[in-house]
Amino acid sequence: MRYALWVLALALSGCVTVDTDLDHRTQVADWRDEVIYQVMVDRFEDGDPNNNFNVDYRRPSAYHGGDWQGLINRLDYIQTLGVTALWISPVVRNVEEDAGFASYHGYWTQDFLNVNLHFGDLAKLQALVRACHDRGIKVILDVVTNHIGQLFFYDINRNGQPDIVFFGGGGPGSGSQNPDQPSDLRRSSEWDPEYDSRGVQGFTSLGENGPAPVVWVEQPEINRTPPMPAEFQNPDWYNRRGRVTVWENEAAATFEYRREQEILGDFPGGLKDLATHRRDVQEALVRVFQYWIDAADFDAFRIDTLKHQEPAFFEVFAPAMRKFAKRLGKQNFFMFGEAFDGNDALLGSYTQGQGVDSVFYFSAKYRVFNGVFGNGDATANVQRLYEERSAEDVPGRPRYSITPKEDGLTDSEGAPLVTPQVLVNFMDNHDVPRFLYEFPELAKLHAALVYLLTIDGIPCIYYGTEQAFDGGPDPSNREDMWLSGFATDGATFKHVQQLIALRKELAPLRRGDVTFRWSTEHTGDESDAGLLAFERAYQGARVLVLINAQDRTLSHPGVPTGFAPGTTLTDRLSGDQVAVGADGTIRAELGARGARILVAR
Ligand SMILES: [Ca+2]
Ligand SMILES: [Ca+2]
Ligand SMILES: [Ca+2]
Repeated sequence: MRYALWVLALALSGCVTVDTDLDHRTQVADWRDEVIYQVMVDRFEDGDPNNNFNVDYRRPSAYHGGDWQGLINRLDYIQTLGVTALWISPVVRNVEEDAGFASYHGYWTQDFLNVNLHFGDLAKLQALVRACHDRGIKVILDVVTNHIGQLFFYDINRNGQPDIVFFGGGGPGSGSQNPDQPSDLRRSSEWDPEYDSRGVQGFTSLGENGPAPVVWVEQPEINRTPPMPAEFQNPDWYNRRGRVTVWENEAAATFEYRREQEILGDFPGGLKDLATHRRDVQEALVRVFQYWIDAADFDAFRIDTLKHQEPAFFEVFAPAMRKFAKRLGKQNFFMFGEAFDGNDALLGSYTQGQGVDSVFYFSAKYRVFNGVFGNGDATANVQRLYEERSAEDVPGRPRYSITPKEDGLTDSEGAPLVTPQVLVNFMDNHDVPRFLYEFPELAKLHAALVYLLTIDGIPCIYYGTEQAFDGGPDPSNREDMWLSGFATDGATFKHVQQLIALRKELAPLRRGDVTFRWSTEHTGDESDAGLLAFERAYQGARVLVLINAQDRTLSHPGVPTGFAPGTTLTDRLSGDQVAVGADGTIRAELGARGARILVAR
C-alpha cells in the first residue's frame, strides 16, 4: 500500500475526537525540580499495530512501529523510574523515506501543521499529553526550525529533472565559478549540491547562467510533496546555497567561514535550509510552533540544530513562544536548544539576550562525562568547566546568560531563573554513541550517573540508559526499547531510580548552589587522584557529594566541608556514617568508582 492510500485508509479507520478547546492548566513550578526522559517515539513501544505501515524491524534505518499509544501504555514504567518530564521526538508529518532511509526519527518535515501518522493522530497526541499531565509528568516537544526535509532539488542543468551533474574536466558545466569548491573534476547531485556562497548556480555548456531553479517534487507515494502550509513553497524562503562542505576539511577554514556554512548551508542529507533571517519566515515559524503549544498543550520545546541558525533568530522566536504560552495561561514555558558542539563559548552565545533559556550541555558531555568519567581525565576538569560558565568571552558578559528573560523562567517563589541554573546535562542521546559503547564498564556508567543526578541544572536521561543499553553511533543508539522487557529490577535501573528519589527528597540536590570542595589534577597513584567533592546548599540544608572517578579504592584525609565540626554525616547510598573532624574536614573513603551522598543526620 502506498503512502497516500495508507493515509486515506487510516483516516477512514480512525475515530478521531480532537479536543479543540484544551485547558492549558499544567504549570511547571521550578524547572530545577525536573528530570527529563528522552524517547525516540518509533523505538519505545508499539501500542497500535494499525499504524504499522512501512515497518521493518530488521533494518535499523526503517520505521519500527513505536507510537504515542505505546508511550501511554508504558507510563507506569516511566513513572516507576521517577523521571518527571518526557521529551518526545518530533510529531510533524515527514517525507516518508529518502535513499533507503526512513523518517522514523521525525526530523524531515513536510507538513509543519499535521501529525506523523506513524505515531497516531492529533487526538492520540492530545491523549498522551493529557495522560502525562494526569500523572504530573510534563511533555517536551522536539522542534526543527532550521530546515525542512528534502522536498526540492536544484535544477542546475535546467532540464526539469533531478540529475547527477559534472563540473570541470572540459565537460558540460566546466565553466563553474564556485569560489567555495576546488575546480578539478567533480560530480554533484542536484538533490544535494555542495556549498556555493553565491547560491547554487545553474549552467549549460555555455557556462553559468544565474541561480539554479528550485523544483518542488510530487512523489505522494513517499509523501515527498511540497511543504505545508503552502507559504513555505516560496523558493525565496530558503538560503539555496547547497550542502555544508567545510566540515570535510574543518581545520583549513576560519571560524567565521565555518559558521557561515553552518548557518546558511543545507544540513547533510539534503535538508533544505530555511532563510530564518527573513522576517516573513520568522513569523511563519512562530505561527506553526505556537499552534503546537495550543493544540497539544506542551510544556517546553527542545529545539534541534540550534548551531545552524543565527542566534538573532531565537531572539525573535523564543520571546514569541513565551508570550503566547503565557497568554494561554502557561507559566515557565521552557526552551533549550541543541548546538551539537563542544565549543562552550558557542553554546553560551545562544543563551544571551532574549534567546533560548538553556542549551543541551555538550561541553559537559565531552569534558566531564566522556573526559573525566570515561577516559579518566583529572577531576579538575569538572571544576574548570564549571568556572568557565562565567568566563567573559565578551567583556562584561558572562558566557552563559545571567540576565533574566522577559516572561522567562522563575523559581517556585517567582524569582527569575537564569541559564547556569537550568543547563540540561546528559551523557547519552540519539546523536552520539552511548556512554557504555565508548566506555564498556558498568561501574563507570554508574559513577557518571551519580554526577548527572547530583550536579546542578536539569538532568536528561536518554531512554535505555537505565537498561544499560550500549548502542554505538546512529542508528545503533536508537534501540528498540521493548527488547528490554521494561524490566525494573536491573542494577542500572535501580541505581537511576534511587538517585532520582534522592534528588526529589533532598532539595539541595535540585536547587542548591554548588561549592567545589575537592578536585585535582592528579591521575596517577596520588591519594586524591580521581576524587571529586562538591557541596550543594539550599535554605540552610546541605548535601556533600563525593565521587571516585578512578578504578581503585581511594582514601584521602582533609576534604573540607561546610558542616560544623563533630557533625555525623550519613551516606544515603550505603547507610555508612562519617564524622566531621574538629577542623571541619572529613576523610574520603571510596571504593573503586564509588560515591557517597552525605547529609547531616
Ligand atoms: Ca505502531
Ligand atoms: Ca536537472
Ligand atoms: Ca540554517
